[in-house]
Amino acid sequence: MSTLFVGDIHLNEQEPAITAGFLHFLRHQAAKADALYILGDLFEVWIGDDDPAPLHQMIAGALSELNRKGVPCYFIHGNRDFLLGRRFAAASGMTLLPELQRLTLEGHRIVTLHGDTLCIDDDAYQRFRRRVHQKWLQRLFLALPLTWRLRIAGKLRANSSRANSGKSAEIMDVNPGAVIRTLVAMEVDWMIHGHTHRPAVHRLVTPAGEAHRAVLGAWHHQGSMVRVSADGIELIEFPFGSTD
Ligand code: LP5
Repeated sequence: MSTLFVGDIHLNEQEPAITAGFLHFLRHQAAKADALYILGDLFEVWIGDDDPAPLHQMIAGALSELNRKGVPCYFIHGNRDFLLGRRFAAASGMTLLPELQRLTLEGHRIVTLHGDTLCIDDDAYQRFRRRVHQKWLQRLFLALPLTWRLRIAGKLRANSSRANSGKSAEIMDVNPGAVIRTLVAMEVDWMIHGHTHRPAVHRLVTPAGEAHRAVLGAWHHQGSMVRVSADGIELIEFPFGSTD
């Protein structure tokens, strides 16, 4: 038996192959697991639980089917879907978790997070994040008509793509000091996160000893997951439609 971690799936209406790949993953690989953790950016963009997009209903249905099969699903918000709320979580049977979640699985002490909070060298992003995480601003945004929210989200996405093209790869990666501080503060020896789209398993040395950081890949053309089982902790990339 195993626990699976995925993130950065970026589901959207324009890329049906990703949706089909994710639905297949839920019905086959995830259905055989003990639990599924989604570490943010399940959706390309989320502008409120009242968005009637058929894609959202389809995904809520598939996640609640997984739940009915006895596989609990947990969700940590990403930088694209931080507005995903209790209504969608209830419709899909997911449990919303805080930004940092500590777990013990198969004897490993693990911290899971989306990963954007580790990118502290990206000042512009961290300032943006602080702004859009203000509850009053979120309430104001969510009270706007859907068409306005869609337009604002489109502008924010375009702004982000423009800003990213002028940033160095180092700035957009995690800060090594922030990684070590988080591992030590959470008293764990493994970290699993996404966000940077740089799938790898890194070995680290912290003041408390050896540790590892597993980074999930984005679901552009294939799936990516971390599997924790009696065999250990593995980062696995797989073609859409795989059953293993
Ligand atoms: O997402 P990605 O991978 O392209 O880049 C991220 C960072 N960008 C973002 C922005 C998101 O893509 C946009 C999400 C829209 C969500 C839905 C709307 C919700 C609105 C809620 C209002 C309360 O996360 C990018 C990082 C990169 O990861 C790597 O870590 O660099 O950061 C940026 O691009 C931020 C820019 O550098 C700064 C933008 C300043 C914009 C100022 C406008 C603020 C006004 C907000 C009020 C609505």
